[in-house]
Amino acid sequence: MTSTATTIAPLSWSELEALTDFKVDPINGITNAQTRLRLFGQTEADVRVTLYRDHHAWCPYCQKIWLWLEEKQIPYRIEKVTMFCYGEKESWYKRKVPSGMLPTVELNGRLITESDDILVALEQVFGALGLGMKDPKVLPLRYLERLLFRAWCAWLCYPSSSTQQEQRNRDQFIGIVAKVEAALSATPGPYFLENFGTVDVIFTPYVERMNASLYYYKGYSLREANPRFADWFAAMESRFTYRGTQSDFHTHVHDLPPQMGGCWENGEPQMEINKARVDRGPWEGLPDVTYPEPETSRAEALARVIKHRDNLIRVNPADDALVDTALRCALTNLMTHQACPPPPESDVALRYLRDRISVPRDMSIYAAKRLREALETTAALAGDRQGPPIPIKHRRDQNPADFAKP
Ligand SMILES: N[C@@H](CCC(=O)N[C@@H](CS)C(=O)NCC(=O)O)C(=O)O
Repeated sequence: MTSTATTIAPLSWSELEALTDFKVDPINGITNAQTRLRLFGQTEADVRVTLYRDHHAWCPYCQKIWLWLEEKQIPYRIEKVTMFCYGEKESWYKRKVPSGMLPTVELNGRLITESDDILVALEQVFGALGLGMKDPKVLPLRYLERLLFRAWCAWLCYPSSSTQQEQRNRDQFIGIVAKVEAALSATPGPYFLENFGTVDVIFTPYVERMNASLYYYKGYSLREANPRFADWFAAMESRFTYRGTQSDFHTHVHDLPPQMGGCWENGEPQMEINKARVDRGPWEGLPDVTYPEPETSRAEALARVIKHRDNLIRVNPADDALVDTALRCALTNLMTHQACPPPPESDVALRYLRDRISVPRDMSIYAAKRLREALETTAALAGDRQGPPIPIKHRRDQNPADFAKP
């Protein structure tokens, strides 16, 4: 018997629009990166906090404050600012905060920078999340988080002069991970202390970035190699607050190099396997997420692309008409599961977009995996050329100014 693979012609934009009714309530619904206002059922008159954060929803120190506010359900406004490596910092922000650093919080009219100072100030007004920042049980764990951070930087962000040096850096990091595993084992539940709280929020941003970067640049799977960490990640993923802030491996590994001043591959076989998988798929099953995929992931990806399609087509280096058709082919595949052959020569354009989906800025983690998969499956029908390399010294290919709504 011969198998007859069915192919389909690309749907029109209006046919695609009819295939999604994905909507979230950005103001009162679940945690999301797109909103400029969060009310949690209260009114705008109740807002006493403004969070200045990055457009990319990527800055780890911003994620810390973001998660805390979401967990405490404090009404707040969000003002988005460009990070240096993505483009020009807004002059209104430089007048407010001359260093340009993020995050900043305006609390009852007072500007506060430095994420730890922000948390202390927020606690004074709204009460602690679990135990407070200066609690004797919290302080040693905050210190441990910084130790882990430093050991991670030492391993990831400096070239090793020899294999022995690489091994020493790895051992040093794994030694600190053992201390973190011991701390997690010391409580009956999955969190750092008896109940979820500030300490979990403080560990979250960099542990997420460690999990991604060590998998990709060192072939080391933090989440899979450490059972207590695995439980902690799973517990974090049970929270809709965390899910809304959660990024994926692809976004992290390509956002980190300009921020950290470089990330160094160790060239080991497992590293090469992991790297190929993060860059080219399959993205399903990567240890960047384990909660079950929501039924809405494809509809979400489609709705997000439809909303921004004009900008996506305009910023793509390929010809606009070619990108328009190729993108509709990928979206047709996303929704119908059928192969939809794109125009000749459109493989580069589709992979350009595949490589520039940013999570959670653009969409949630599962939506992004589905979209990357549809873009890759469709690109493969046109050819095997990759898109232009993702820059490592800056990410001006992601300049938010290029995506501002006309
Ligand atoms: N110690 C600061 C560090 C903040 C920080 O390093 N922020 C980075 C972003 S992750 C920043 O604003 N860099 C300037 C930029 O990239 O524009 C804190 O805890 O808030």
